[in-house]
Amino acid sequence: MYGLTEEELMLQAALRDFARHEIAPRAAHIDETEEFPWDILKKMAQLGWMGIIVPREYGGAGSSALAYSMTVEETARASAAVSLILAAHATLACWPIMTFGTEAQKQRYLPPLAKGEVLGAYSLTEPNSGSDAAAMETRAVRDGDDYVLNGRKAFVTNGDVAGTIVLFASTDREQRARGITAFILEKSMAGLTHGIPLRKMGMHGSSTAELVLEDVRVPVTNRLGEEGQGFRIAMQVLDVGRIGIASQALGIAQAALDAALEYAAHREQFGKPIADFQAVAWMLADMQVRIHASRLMTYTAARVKDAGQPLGMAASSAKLFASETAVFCSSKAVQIHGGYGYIKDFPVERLYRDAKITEIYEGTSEIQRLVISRELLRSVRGK
Ligand code: COS
Repeated sequence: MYGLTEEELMLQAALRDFARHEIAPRAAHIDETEEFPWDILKKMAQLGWMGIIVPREYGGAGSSALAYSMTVEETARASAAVSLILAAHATLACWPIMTFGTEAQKQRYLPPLAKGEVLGAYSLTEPNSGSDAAAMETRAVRDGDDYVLNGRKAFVTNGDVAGTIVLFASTDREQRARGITAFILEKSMAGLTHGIPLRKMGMHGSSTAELVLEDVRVPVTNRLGEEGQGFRIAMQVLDVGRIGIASQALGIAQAALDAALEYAAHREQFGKPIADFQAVAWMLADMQVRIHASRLMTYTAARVKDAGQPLGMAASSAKLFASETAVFCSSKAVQIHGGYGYIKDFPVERLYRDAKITEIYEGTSEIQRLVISRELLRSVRGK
């Protein structure tokens, strides 16, 4: 199914095997302790998956967006938190440097990111600027061969553990979106600090932190793209990032169905397995259909990316549908488990908490509908 090539099927089998043996047995513990899974990331790096989309000449695997999508999906099926660390690292940090970086920036930053020696992060959101990303208040002022950055960034995935951070700041607030510029920051830069990791509903083990910038001097050579191009870069990164979140949501939804199916087939009430009651069987069927549709949409978005075609509509549609599917499926999986679904002895309680954020980050479901409807209207109005 899904028209995967021999090579893609082999990758999928290797990912499944790794996720089942190396990640799944640790997932509940990571969730419980919120411990950052360095050891798992190290093993993933050895297998080349931290640099999956980075070109070979910079030390990566040079694989397709579809291979990346499958990597996130299979990882998320075992632990959504692990998949989130990978997704933020690969699409939000590696991809913009690969795509918009100068040769010198690529040579310097990509090899350690591709080998997983350094983790990457992306920092757009601020306390007062979430969906309205162009309203950011962090300022970058040119001073000789440097920019001086001041401000606060919020909800940065990998924010306290990343060595390389793609960060956006305003070089001209009057210009809103057209006054935003992208930079590559290093963790060690003076004046850059992070808050303590935030305590979250789910995704425990993936670290989310605030960043504080106090007179951080960033060399002009670390500007990513031209001055004023940053918002377009940020949006293009999110278009690719949304394939990752769709893939992650798909993995969570599949894990919810796997658990629900197993439970419903064995749990007996009224003298027979509860799967034999139509009320439960139809929940399983509805989950399967939505997962199938999500996978078609997600893989299609990845193929659109690989074909180099306009991505916004495909990526936002996949992210919207797959994230709502993850919430639907994890909710139904808890329902099928009854009281057992509400306690921590079964994975569905974690899946239910992890699923919710996929409807929020990298653009809420409302923002995806905005992107999709704007594109529809553009096709009618011609602008
Ligand atoms: N690719 C390339 N360029 C894009 C783009 C995309 N996907 N989306 C917008 N742009 C460009 C526009 O073409 C426009 O360019 P010009 O100034 O040259 O005309 C510019 O960016 C501004 O776009 P727009 O006017 O649509 O900006 P808005 O302020 O209306 O914001 C939304 C657009 C709402 C779509 C954007 O702010 C957004 O995606 N918000 C959500 C942010 C988000 O996902 N945050 C989570 C971060 S990760 S935790």
